[in-house]
Amino acid sequence: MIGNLYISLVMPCRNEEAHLGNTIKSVPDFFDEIVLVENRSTDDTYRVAKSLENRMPKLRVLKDDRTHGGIGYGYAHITGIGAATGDIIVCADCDGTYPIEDVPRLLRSMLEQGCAFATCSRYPDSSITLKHRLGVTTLNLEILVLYGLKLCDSLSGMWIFLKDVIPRLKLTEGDWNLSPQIKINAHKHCGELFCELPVRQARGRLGQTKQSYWRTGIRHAMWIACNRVHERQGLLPTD
Ligand SMILES: Nc1nc2c(ncn2[C@@H]2O[C@H](COP(=O)(O)OP(=O)(O)OP(=O)(O)O)[C@@H](O)[C@H]2O)c(=O)[nH]1
Ligand SMILES: [Mg+2]
Repeated sequence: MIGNLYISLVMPCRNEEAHLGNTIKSVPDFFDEIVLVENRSTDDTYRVAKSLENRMPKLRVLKDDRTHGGIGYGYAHITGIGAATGDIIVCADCDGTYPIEDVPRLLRSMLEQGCAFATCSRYPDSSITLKHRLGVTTLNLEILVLYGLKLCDSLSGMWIFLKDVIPRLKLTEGDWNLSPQIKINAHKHCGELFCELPVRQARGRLGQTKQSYWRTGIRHAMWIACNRVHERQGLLPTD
């Protein structure tokens, strides 16, 4: 709990067996619920997660084996967010990179600004590689030009929001494109209730990346443009 608010943590998870136990055990106590959504791991992740679930009442392990182009990151978030029961939902990778221990400060800042959805920006941060910075800056610019939305970190995988906001997010993307979609939709449908908050990248990634940076970057650029065209054509859901 933070104040009188019940806090859920949603984590997508694939092939993270080596560090999953430590990652879950180090989740701060103020999280009342951890919803871990596993998807087609080829290692022992699901078994490790289930055995942790037996010992930790606050952990719920779900399985969602849907993928789009082999990726289930977006489906995992859609399932996890739908299952979460908290007043506040925090989404973050389960690779240790996001500073989930800073949620009380971030939540306070979000609520003081009168916001209901915050995306957490890792930029500027000198520890982030030039390759990542160039990619994110290009996508930030594309989103600014096409949607009028100024972001520092269009690909952040950490968001904090009130449960009431969920119907407005209109999430559909099953792959990595859920990441730009959640920000673009939250901004579009929440307006003034949307904000971006700076965070520091907690630490380097634990375990192996699931990311193919160039492929994903190009797909993001195409999705962001196509989504705007669909919006102009009136093909996207409205409020
Ligand atoms: N459920 C599910 N989770 C996934 C899938 N792919 C990746 N993940 C998880 O989603 C999160 C993000 O994946 P990462 O490999 O960290 O990708 P990234 O954050 O873009 O890149 P790095 O942190 O630099 O490796 C991690 O918690 C992964 O375990 C998937 O297909 N399904
Ligand atoms: Mg990651």
